[in-house]
Amino acid sequence: MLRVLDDALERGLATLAAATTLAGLEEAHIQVFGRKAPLSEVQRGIGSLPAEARSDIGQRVNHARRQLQEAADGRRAMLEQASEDALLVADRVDLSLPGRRRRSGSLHPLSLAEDEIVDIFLRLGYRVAEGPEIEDEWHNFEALNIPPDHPARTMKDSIYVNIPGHPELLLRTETSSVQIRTMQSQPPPVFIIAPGRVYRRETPDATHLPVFHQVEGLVVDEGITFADLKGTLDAVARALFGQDRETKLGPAFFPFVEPGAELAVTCMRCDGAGCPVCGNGWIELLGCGMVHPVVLENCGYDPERYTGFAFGLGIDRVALLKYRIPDIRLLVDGDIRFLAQFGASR
Ligand code: 2NL
Repeated sequence: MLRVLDDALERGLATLAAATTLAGLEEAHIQVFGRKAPLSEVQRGIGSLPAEARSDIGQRVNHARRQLQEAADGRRAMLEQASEDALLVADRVDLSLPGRRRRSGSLHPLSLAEDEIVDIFLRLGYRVAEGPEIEDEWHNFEALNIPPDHPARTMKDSIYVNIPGHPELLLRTETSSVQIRTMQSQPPPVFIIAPGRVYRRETPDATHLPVFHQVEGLVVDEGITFADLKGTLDAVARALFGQDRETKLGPAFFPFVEPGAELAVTCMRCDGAGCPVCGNGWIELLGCGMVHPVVLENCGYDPERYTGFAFGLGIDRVALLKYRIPDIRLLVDGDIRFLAQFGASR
């Protein structure tokens, strides 16, 4: 029996020492301390020994069990430490490495063009006005002296919204309505621009979209003349396309101005010589005119005391010209290869 016990101790220590993982140690523990382990069998045999031998064998079994328990505990501590060390090595971070650079986005060409136009007017002392994109016919048409039978007011040219009980609501066709609302809410002097999205019933092609962007401008004060219009818009065109550009005004008709005009600027590609971009050297840039007295009156201004000028400029068109974009649809395609070309920094 003593030999069996010595053998159980020796093998048990070897079994525990051979465990190389915590799971392996669990197995070894069962082999050494389980019901079928040699140690347990010796213990069970004690009962059948003569009484005088029991105490001695009992003490030896307990001693062997303690030794094995200590060996198991030591082995467990060692394996736990090893697994902890392995984890730390696996999770090690090299703090001397450079950080991961996050690729920065870039402003949309429309935002770039709008910001540039707005900045020019802010430098001239104008303020930015805003208003709703869903408008009523009075602010979008009536106040602007556009009569009820005007073709622009039909479903063919405008996008009416289908809200039950509100047949007069449509998506604004120009941002003039913002300027009408501004005049209604404050007395002159008015020096504002109204940038924003406008909507028309158009079939998309290289130069048209049903949603596009406009900056309208409005000046109303005592003594404003056509010379103020001419000087202001010439300065704006040069700030936008280069100080060596020239501008010219030609006649045009809009119901909300009298007289109305169109401003053309010498082509930035051929400097006015004539090329495929411009044809005859001139590029039509914007429509403008002296605010019609009826429009002033509609907004509660006295047309005998106040005069003003107004203009409308397409932001999309400015973006196409400035950045040499060949097709307006590129502005809404969302193609990252196109958009990434406008990154200020990469
Ligand atoms: C264009 C050019 C234009 C205006 C817009 C305007 C606004 C008010 C009063 C008078 Cl509140 N006029 N805006 C004036 C002239 C031209 O737009 O090409 N439109 C289709």
